[in-house]
Formats: sequence, C-alpha cells, structure tokens
Amino acid sequence: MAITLDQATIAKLAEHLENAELQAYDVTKITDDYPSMDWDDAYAIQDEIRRRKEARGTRIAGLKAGLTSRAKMKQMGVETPVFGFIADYMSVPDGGEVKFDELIHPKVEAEICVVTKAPLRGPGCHIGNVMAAIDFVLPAVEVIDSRYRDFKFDLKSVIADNTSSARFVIGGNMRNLDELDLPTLGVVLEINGEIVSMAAGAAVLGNPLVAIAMMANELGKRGQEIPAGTFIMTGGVTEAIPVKKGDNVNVRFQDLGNVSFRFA
Ligand code: 0L1
Ligand code: MG
Repeated sequence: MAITLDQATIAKLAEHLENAELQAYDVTKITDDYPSMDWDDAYAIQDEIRRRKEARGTRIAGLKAGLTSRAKMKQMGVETPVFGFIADYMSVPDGGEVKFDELIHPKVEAEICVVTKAPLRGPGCHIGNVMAAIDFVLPAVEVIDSRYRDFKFDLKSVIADNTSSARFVIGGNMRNLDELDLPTLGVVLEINGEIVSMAAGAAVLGNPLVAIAMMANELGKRGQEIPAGTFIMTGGVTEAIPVKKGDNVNVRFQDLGNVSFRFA
C-alpha cells in the first residue's frame, strides 16, 4: 500500500468532500474518477479533511470505527471495518434536536462507546490491551450521512469521506467495564415509539473492544496512536436505520440507560 495521489489531488478531494458535508449536498463516489487510488490515499484524504477542520478551530471530539457489525457489513455489502473521527460541532445533547436540513439522507445507529485512560498503539494491540486502557463505557447514537448519492460507495470512497460522520448523541450512564458484559449487552432502537431494531454487543466483531484493537492497529500502520482520554465509538450494533424530519429516536441500552433525540 502507498500514497499514489499527489498532494494537490488529495487537497482537492478533501475540499470536495468537506464542502459536500458542510453544505449538505451529495456527490458521486470519488473512485469513479480515481479508480486506482489506494487505501493510503483514502486515509490521506480523510486526514486532510481533519487538518482543514482543525485549522479552522474545530476540535476533534473522538474516534470511530464503522462497519464493524455483521448487520452493517451485510447492509452495505462490505467485509472490512473502517475508521474515522468525530468533531465537536457534530455533538448533539441527549434529549436535543438534530437539524434535519443540515444533512443529506441521515441514518441512525446505536453504538457502545468508551473513553480511554491510557494510550493504545499498534501493531500487535489486542483486546487485553484495550481492556486495560478503558476508563469507562457509555452509550451513544451516531447519525451517519454519507456524502455519496444514495449511500452508494466503496470502502476507499467512504474512508475518504470520513466514514459518513455527521452527528452523535451521548446519553445514558457511564459504567466501569468490570460492571458490564459487553457481548451480551442488549440494545433496542425505537423510532417514534416503535421498535425497529434489536441487537447485542457481540454483533460488533464478537466484542466491541475488538474494534478498538483494530483501530489501534490501523492507526499504528500510519505511525499514529489512540491517545489517553479518547472518546471512541465502536460501530453500530444494528444496521443503520434511515430517518425523516420529525422522527423521535430512543435507544435503550441494557445497564447503560437511554439515548433520545429528535430530527427537527
Ligand atoms: O459509522 C458507520 O458505520 C459508517 C460507516 C460508513 C458507511 C456508511 O455510511 O454506512
Ligand atoms: Mg457508526
């Protein structure tokens, strides 16, 4: 693997995708125009989007793994998790409102999340390292919003598009890892009071902490680590559910409490 695109092209594609995100319009997948781009090119474009945001004063709120559950891999027709970041302006308070018109075609997914208390660095990071590095566990709902028309993309295009990051809502209660059994932790996702999806933590790679080890190993390939104090979303336990303006979302996480919000 290697970076095959020149810096000007990486910068142009980052601007193209970030404009689509910030102005809420869809685009065709970038591999249509750059079919031979590499995984490293895709992460370089994502890194450039992050650099652009930080240069404007945006703070990075955390890291995320995506496409980590069988349900989501099947839904999107892919086999590999992807990794991205979330930013401060993407945060919506529990009980709050997500402005639908700021997004293109949002979907929601329930995620088991952690905050770390020690750095994690790959290669060779495994679930034991992750367990030792966790400060606490907490629930969240991610609102994803691919910038690609009709959510039609391939993995390299979606990595470049910062893995469809759009909004996230943290709620419920913080718990110590040793108070929980993450693989059997049940999650019920309701829209407008109706149950639309149910799953348990094991849906995410057998244990959501495996997604964090994979993230550390992926970052390690690029000489990066997960710093202590990082908020990490481990990926949707269910498939992602499309929503419309006016929808009320409520997710019940066993032992972790509820996360609720509305699309206004
Ligand atoms: O958080 C996610 O699982 C999103 C991964 C990107 C693919 C998608 O938009 O479904
Ligand atoms: Mg997600």
